[in-house]
Order: sequence, then structure tokens, then C-alpha cells
Amino acid sequence: MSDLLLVIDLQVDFLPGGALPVPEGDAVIGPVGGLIRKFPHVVLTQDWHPPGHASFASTHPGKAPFETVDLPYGSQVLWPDHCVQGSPGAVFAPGLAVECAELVIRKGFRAGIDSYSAFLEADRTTRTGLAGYLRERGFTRLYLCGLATDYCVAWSALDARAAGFEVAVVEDAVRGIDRDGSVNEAWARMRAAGVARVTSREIG
Ligand code: VGL
Ligand code: ZN
Repeated sequence: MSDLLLVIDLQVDFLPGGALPVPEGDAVIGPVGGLIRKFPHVVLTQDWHPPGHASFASTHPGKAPFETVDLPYGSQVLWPDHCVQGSPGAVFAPGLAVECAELVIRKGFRAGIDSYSAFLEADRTTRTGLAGYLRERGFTRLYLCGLATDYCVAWSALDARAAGFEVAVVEDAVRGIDRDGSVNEAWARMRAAGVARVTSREIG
């Protein structure tokens, strides 16, 4: 049994004051810091979109953030421009111990495909390579934390389960965007898929 901490998208644009703020997103910085000190192996994900990305409302004339659009791979929620490659909002949250990460996996960098998941992009066929990396390194159990519970954390947790990993989400170290009950729905889907819900205190 080899454990790894996967920190999802803990970036300035998802914090209060950022382009796509997650309510109380800054509240996870402390708990995530505590987890990073407990885990010998840490991987970070970084949402990393080119300007004009297909998930940006600004890319679709007449569309507003939080509306949807039909893309070749299906329906896509539209977001404010966020985590643009190389922009100040794309950097990691202040105080995050980035130096502890053995790998930073960037996602959403293809102009036409979004990627909430750290494993499988929104077309559900393009792989990020993370599952292969983790398997090759012998990790079997993943602890997820970061932002946002109902999007990138949930999609990553579900895909990690589907890829055969044991998965736990650390509830005090995640926060959600919560559109129309999406946080509760995400927890229900994760539970049904066999994703454990744990607290930082339970982790030795
Ligand atoms: C995310 C929406 C768009 C996330 C990323 O990190 O949960 N959500 N891009
Ligand atoms: Zn994004």
C-alpha cells in the first residue's frame, strides 16, 4: 500500500478575489498545508488554459459565464476566463509548499477540450498520463484535496476510482463552487463509486 496526496487546482483564480472564486476556497490552504507535511509523496494539478479556451464564456459570442454550450464532445459549462497560462491567476495559492511536489500535472491546455479531471479530459478519451505515472511509481491509494469539490476534485476522484486506485477525499481540505446543489450531488456520486470521505484528523 503506497499513499499519495493529490492536491487539485489550489490556484489564485479559485480563491476569493480570483477570476472564478470558490466560496471559502482560501479555507483549504491551512488543511492542505497540514496534509502536505504528513505525506511523503505529493502531486499537484494546475488548471492551465490558453487564451480563448473553449471553456471560457468570452470565447462564445452571446454567451455568459455559467451558461452551457455544445462542443464536439458534449455539453460544456462556460466559465469566466481563468487560469490562463502564465497569468498571475494561474499560480498556486500563496503559501502552498509547491517545492514538496514530485510532479505538477497541467490540464486543460488544449484549446478545444476542457479537463476537470486530472486523469481524463472532457472528451473522455484524451488521457493526461497521470494514471500511468502513478501506476508506474507503485501508488495504490490516493488522498485528494483542493478545489473545487464539485468539479475538478469530484471528476478526478471518480476517474481515479475507475482507473483502479483506492481513493479518499479529505472533506475539510476541499470546498465547492456549488451550483444548484452540485456539491451534494458530487459527494453522492463519489460515495456510490466507492470514494471514501475522510477528515485530516483521521490521517496519521
Ligand atoms: C475548475 C471549473 C473550471 C476546478 C476548473 O478546478 O474545479 N472548475 N476549471
Ligand atoms: Zn478551468
